[in-house]
Amino acid sequence: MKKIAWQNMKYIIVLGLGKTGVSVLRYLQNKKRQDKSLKDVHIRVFDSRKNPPGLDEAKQILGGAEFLNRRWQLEDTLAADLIITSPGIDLREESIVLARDADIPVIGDVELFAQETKLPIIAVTGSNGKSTVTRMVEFIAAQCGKSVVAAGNIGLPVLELLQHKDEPDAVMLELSSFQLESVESLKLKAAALMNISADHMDRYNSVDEYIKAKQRIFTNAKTWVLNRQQQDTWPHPVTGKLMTFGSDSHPQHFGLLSGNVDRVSGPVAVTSRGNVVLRADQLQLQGIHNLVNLQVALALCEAIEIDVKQAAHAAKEFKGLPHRCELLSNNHGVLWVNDSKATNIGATAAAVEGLRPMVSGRLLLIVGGVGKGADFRELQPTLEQVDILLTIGEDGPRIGQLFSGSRQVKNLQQAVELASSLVQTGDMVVLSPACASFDQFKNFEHRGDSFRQAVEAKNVDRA
Ligand code: UMA
Ligand code: ADP
Repeated sequence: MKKIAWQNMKYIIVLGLGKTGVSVLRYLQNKKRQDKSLKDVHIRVFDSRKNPPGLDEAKQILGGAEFLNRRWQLEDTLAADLIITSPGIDLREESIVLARDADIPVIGDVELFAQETKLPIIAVTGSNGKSTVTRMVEFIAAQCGKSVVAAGNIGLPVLELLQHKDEPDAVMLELSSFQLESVESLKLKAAALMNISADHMDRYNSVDEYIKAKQRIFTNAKTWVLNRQQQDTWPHPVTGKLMTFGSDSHPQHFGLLSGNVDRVSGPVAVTSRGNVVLRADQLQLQGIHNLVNLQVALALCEAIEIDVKQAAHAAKEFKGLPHRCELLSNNHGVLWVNDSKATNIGATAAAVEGLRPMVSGRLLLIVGGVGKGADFRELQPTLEQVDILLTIGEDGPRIGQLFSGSRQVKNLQQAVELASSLVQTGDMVVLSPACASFDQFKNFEHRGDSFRQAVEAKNVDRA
């Protein structure tokens, strides 16, 4: 992406309000204040939603802009000098494709940020584990005396970082494939691609296209942090400094040592260049996937000059995030786990694999919601580790048909009620839906909170 030619700007359109749109307007307002030549630039904001989130705030920030509550048309995009899009907007739309063909710059908030900032940045993308790694890095850095601000898909739009008066030591970005689609200028100290599991297939024409969007993270990255178990996700050729991680051991990179604990074989330690930096039981998070997440966090911390051993030591205190394999209760010997953030097959697979060793009895899994075009047959090996399957939501029956004896229930509350009538001491109930939540909930947090409430209510019933 060429640097934006602000001096020639007369008409900018912003597509999408929401968190990103509001941050874009705040940025444009500041830009107008600083650069008098932008005084007369006309800004028009479109949002196709009935009640666009952030509308009132946006009007306060940039009262002079025009706000249109409708879908933008071709004549709107073709008239603009610059089109700024929110990540939720599909760039395959004809009005956007044709504007790009006409050489009108179409840019997202992350590219806009990249063209402005001089801060040291590290970043992570992938289908699963991004938020955990992002918060882990932020936590480790704070423990080690460095101020690192987390932004991007994690919730704080990147442009808001430009409003901060105190500059942090570094920025940790969580980037989605949507956000990466228009990124070219983002200079990174290190970038990590965690993994790929088919996701957002309603937004991409193929898995390959989805991977290509994610790989854009490496465009200007010094160190490339890549997954040894998924070499098909690596860009070719690898032109940055390579640092890998994985669930196996490695003498020169990050890795996992396995061994026998109580006669069960499993991971015993996280290593860096063959040296143990943390025992597996010293991390408070469950599952092999979290030991892998720690390796990625360590690789990113290293790129901002945090000593690996010190970082690993700091990670011991990290408690994890809600809605990610979160242990809600242990009631009458039954464990209830909220993994509402598992919105694709890969996440649910990792959760079941990671949690299974903790269960002495049966594992009851609750899945379903909006499948986003996923091929659920890929969930089959995971379902083989499950004893009872309850399904909810729009695509619940599509998963249910892969499991003999599965039961579709109306909603999460009914699922909890049915689950509690089926389980006994030693069993575990896991909500790890492999689907998005928006058929029945506002978002995954709402789904997780509803699960928690239903579980708490049931626990009170039994007490
Ligand atoms: N939308 C419309 N019409 C419009 C504009 C948007 O229908 O005119 C819809 C989109 O299709 C989408 C929804 O509105 O379904 C929200 O999209 P948005 O682009 O307005 O979202 P923001 O509020 O700006 O939040 C975005 C990210 N959302 C998406 O990518 C969908 C947030 O990631 C991110 O935290 C925030 O910017 C700050 O950077 C959320 C997310 O769901 C957590 N991300 C996806 C994921 O993790 O799987 C990629
Ligand atoms: P993201 O931000 O990429 O959605 P999160 O850290 O929020 O990732 O975790 C989402 C879900 O993905 C978790 O609930 C867990 O089930 C699963 N998960 C976490 N880390 C990994 C990993 N490294 N590999 C596969 N699945 C993972």
